[in-house]
Parts: sequence; structure tokens; C-alpha cells
Amino acid sequence: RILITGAMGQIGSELTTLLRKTYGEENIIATDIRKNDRPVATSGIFETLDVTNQKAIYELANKYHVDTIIHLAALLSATAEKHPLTAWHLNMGGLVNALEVARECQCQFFTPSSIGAFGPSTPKDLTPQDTIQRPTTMYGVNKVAGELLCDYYYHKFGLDTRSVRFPGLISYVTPPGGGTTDYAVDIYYQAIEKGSYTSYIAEGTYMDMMYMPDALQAIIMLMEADPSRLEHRNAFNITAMSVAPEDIAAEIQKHLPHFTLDYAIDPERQAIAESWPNALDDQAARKEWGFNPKYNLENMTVDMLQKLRVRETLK
Ligand code: VAH
Repeated sequence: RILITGAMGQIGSELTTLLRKTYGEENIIATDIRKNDRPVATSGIFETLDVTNQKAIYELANKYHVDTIIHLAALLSATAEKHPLTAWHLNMGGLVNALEVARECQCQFFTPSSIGAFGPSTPKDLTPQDTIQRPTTMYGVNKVAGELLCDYYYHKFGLDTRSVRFPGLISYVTPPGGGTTDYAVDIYYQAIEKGSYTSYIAEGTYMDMMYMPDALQAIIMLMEADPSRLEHRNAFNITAMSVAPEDIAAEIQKHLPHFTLDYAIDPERQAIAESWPNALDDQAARKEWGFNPKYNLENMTVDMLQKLRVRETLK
């Protein structure tokens, strides 16, 4: 049985649906601090859970005899930068609570890291799997500390912890909240709704991105990987494309010729983006557990626009 925290978030809402299909609804316990006001909470087992309450996590893990914990509850980079101490308490407090329960219940454990775990002194192009990590954001501090804590639980307690450094994730089901890469999601929504988009990230700002289906597949592949092949654990570099706002706009214009992009830079999120790599080297993930994304900018754009058009017509 798998316990998911943050099941109503951008990753959680789609991962919950996919895991229910893959492993059976009765084996997925979706939890979130928000009440069950979204589809993910009404079509399977759902429990309200505040991950800052370790006892509450333990009680659910016990009640459902959980053997895997996928811990997604966290504040993303831009929100964390606005409320750094809240982010520290939720991101680190929630993680150590979830790790402690996983240790007590001997669960396999997954929590995401991010390209945000790198900083300005990290090599920006073909960022190595093993390299300097001195992020300058609270979110990045949380992600590096999280990677080290998960490795510690593996080496010290033999806990089967596994993690990936996600790039920006693009999806059409649940819009992300509070991220720096969210422009790459909003641009598609606005292309359909308004035919134009004003980017808060500057032209020429490259970041790694990935379409949600590839991100979900990566979680399942890593969690099912033969542990004897894993030289790394927390956390694997993975990416599907490195793009700047004008690249996405040019791809959208192939389908919507009148789409226009302009800029109104948000200095805070621009500074975060500039502290992150341009493009990761994900050879370790490909070698150790067969990571192999299916979507690039071209076929992701076709799918995103098609799915959002369908939703627009259903409104
Ligand atoms: C954010 N989408 O922008 C998240 C992610 C790599 C970016 O960590 O904070």
C-alpha cells in the first residue's frame, strides 16, 4: 500500500490517479492538508493529513499497513522565498516526520528534489550528477538538506530512499502553485484562453523542463528499479528539454500563428531562475534505472494544446 502526501498538488493529483490505475485503488492512500474538494479525493481512499504532525502520519501508515511513502507535500520555490521560515518548517519538518514514519514502518520512500537544489556556483550546462550544490534560495536549501537527509536514512537505517531532481513540470490537469517554472504551464493556458502571454521570466532564460507524463513514469521506474543497480539514490538528475520562454512561444505559434508573447519580469522569480542550471546531465538516471522521457517540446506542445482546447470547448 502506498501513502501519498500532497496528493492535491501539481504532481500529487496526477500521480494519485496513475498509481490507482497501476496498483489498484484500494492500495493508494491519498492525503492532503486541503479537504477533499478535488476529484483526486472523491474517487478512492482519501484522508486529510498535516505532515507537520508526525503522529498523524504514523496513525495513517499503521491504519492502512502502508509499505511505501511518496512524500510530495511542500512549498515550491517562489512561495518559499516569500515565506522562508514557513517553508523551512513545512519542507524540513514534514520531510523528517515522513522519514521517521517510513523508518518505523520500514517503508520504501520517495520524495522529489529539484533543479532548485543547485546554485549560481554549479556548472550551468550539462550540470553533472555529482557537483557543487550551494543554492541561494530557501527552497534550494530545503532540497539539498532533503537529499542529504534521505541519503542519511539510507546509510544509517537502511531505509530504501529514492529521489529525482525534477526540472520544471508542465501539466494541464492541476495548475502548479508558487513555482518559478510555472510560466511554462501558464503560457499554454493563456495561449488557448487569450491568444497571448506575458512572461515574468526574461527572454533567453534557459531552464530544464519535463512533461508530467514523463515525470510520473520516472517515479514509477525509479521505485521499481533493481536496487543493486543504483549507485546514486538522492537524487538523480532528470530532464527532457532545456527551453526559454521564446522557444515555447515559437512552438505554440506553429499551431496558433497569432499567439504573441511579451514580458513583464518578476525580479524575484527571475533571480531564482538565474540561480538554477540551464541544462542537466541525466546520464546517471539513464544508466542506473533506464530513464528515457517520451516528450520533447514539439510533441508536448501538440498534446498540451489539444487537451486544453478540449477543456475550453467543454466550458
Ligand atoms: C518550482 N516547479 O518552480 C518547481 C520546481 C524546478 C522547479 O522545483 O519551484
